[in-house]
Amino acid sequence: MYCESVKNSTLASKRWNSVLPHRIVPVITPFRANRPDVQKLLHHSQSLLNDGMDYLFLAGTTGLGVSLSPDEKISLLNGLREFAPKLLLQVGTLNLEESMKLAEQAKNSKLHAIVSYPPYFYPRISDEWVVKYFVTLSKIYPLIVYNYPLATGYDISPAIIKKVLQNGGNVIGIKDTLPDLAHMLTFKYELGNDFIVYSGPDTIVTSAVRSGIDGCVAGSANYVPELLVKATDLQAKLSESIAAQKTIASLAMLARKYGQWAANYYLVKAIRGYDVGEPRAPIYPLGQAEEEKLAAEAREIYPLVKAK
Ligand code: FW2
Repeated sequence: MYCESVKNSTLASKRWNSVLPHRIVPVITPFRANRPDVQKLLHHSQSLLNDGMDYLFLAGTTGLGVSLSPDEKISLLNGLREFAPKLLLQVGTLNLEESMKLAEQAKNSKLHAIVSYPPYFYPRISDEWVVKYFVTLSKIYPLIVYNYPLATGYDISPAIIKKVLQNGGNVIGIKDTLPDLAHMLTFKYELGNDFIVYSGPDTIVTSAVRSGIDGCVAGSANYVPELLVKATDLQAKLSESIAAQKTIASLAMLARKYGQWAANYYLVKAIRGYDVGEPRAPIYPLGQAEEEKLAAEAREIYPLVKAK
């Protein structure tokens, strides 16, 4: 099973008609005066595509998507219209009608696919309701389920995905944000090799793709896309991929120390040398002193960091 997965993952994917593994960046949403700055988003997105990213994931966790209004999400889509076939949009909300409208919008804009959290926040909802939710959205447009139990309070299992498929849903894959490779592989084993599985955590991308996982959606791709490419390059020497993975993990841990969702903005500035605005409260911007300390610590870990 292991060898078969590795072999297949080096081939062109039938379903996606592109070479695996996929590197997907959950692109941060730049804010200025508390409003999304679409020009900055466009510049950042183009730069990440130039540096090896295959797809851009909009309004995800790193993009502070849960804090965006439906109109703001649509403004991001419209601003990146030229990249439509490379776009994924997180449509899951606690208002199904709103999510359905976003899915329709994704369909009309001919995006690559939609992505959705399960209905989050409500504890102990029944599997049946989660299944209904995913069936409804995936009947509108092909869906990648976004599993992030720490954030949503709900862990999606292969059994749930099977039920969605049995009920006519069109779930084409899962993005699994659990630091647990065995959990990711279970989806491959139970749903077959054509079911796409992406690794969420930044810290295990090399192990994931070398085990037959189809790619990664990694927040650190916002500031070190070149390392994500190296860490997931199946043709690279394993020692080089492991070295890249180690640097990614160190930077991701550093981000966590400063508050990951805000730190991402400042790491882009420190490492890539351009401004991507600031986060939106309640993800608060860092102060000047903190920003400088973060940049100095990042430089220690990754000496290629451009001096400002
Ligand atoms: C998102 C992601 C990536 C995250 C991971 C967090 O929406 O931000 O799961 O990079 O470290 O999909």
